Amino acid sequence: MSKQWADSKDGAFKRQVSAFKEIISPEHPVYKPAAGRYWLYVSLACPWAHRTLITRVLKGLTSVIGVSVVHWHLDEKGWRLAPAAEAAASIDKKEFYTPSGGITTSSNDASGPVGNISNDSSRLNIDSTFDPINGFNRLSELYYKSEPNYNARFTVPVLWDTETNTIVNNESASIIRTFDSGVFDEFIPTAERDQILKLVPKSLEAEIDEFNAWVYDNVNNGVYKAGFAENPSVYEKEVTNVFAHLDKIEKILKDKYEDLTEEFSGDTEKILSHFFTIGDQLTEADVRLYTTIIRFDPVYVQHFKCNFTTIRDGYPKIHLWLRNLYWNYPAFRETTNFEHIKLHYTRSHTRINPLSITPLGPKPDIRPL
Ligand SMILES: N[C@@H](CCC(=O)N[C@@H](CS)C(=O)NCC(=O)O)C(=O)O
Repeated sequence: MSKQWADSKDGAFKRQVSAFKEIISPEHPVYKPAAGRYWLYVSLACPWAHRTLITRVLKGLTSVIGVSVVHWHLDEKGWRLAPAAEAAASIDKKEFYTPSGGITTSSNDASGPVGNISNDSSRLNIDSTFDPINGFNRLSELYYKSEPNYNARFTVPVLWDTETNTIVNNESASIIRTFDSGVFDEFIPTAERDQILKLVPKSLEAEIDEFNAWVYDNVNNGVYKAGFAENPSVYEKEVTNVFAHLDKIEKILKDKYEDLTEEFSGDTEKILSHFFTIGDQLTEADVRLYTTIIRFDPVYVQHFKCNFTTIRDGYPKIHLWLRNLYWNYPAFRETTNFEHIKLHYTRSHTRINPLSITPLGPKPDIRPL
């Protein structure tokens, strides 16, 4: 099994390739679109899983696909869920069909004390939810039920088929494309259906793909390559690379902001409603970049040592873009949980943070718009 940490030979971190990659569609022999058939298992801490949660909300699929949220603490056996038998009695099924899968902690600012929250904390609907489909306590059980000889890491997100009891897909990039493909549109009430945005419109697809490719390698995964590096020269190379690419994104957004300012004669509301990375509408590129940038100041600056500067102090246009998404788009805000994010990284990566003390700052986790 590949390690969560860097490969010991060259000290560089290599992310494993996902094993399940089926696409739900009317043409697929097994995985046909249906409401209530598929279930999503996520961590609110994980940036890859977070993409799927945001997209599920943006695409109007909260009532079509239910969600279970794993505990923020990742232990040696992987991700876990609350014991189903005890939890089932006290939970309203509707909670699985909310943006955050029923987790109720307020998430706008978790920069208060968390030292008294133990890794074993088992507050239902705060630390985790449970699995009403299989009654499993471990994410690994999904992998073994689907593939008895599975021998890689048990990662979130997992998109599960309740009919065949198999994993459809465990690759976030592919899951969000399926959500955006329109195969579930028929299950969305007609009035809502007309409002739903195409996150990868044909006219922007090539540009989105090109942007995603370098952002993935240098920013989304770049922070992990810096943080999980096991020798100083690998770390120094990777952290420098992360900031070179944040500079590049800042420049893209700065140019965009100037164009929009001219186009809308400085009308801030109009500018912000077009202020996105690609084109002048919200796209998948924004979703994929957001999940890294929202974690940057609270976690990556200190925990992954990505500390040349912070987003709030060093990148005014990225900071504005981030706060616009967070404060003006409920799909982003309602799926962002700073408590899960901070506790997960600082308590689970004991090789990076052996004493598991969670830094209190930055205060606040995100600034007002
Ligand atoms: N390729 C996957 C990567 C997912 C991934 O790396 N998830 C991490 C959490 S951020 C995980 O579940 N790790 C568990 C482990 O390594 O034990 C995707 O994008 O869906």
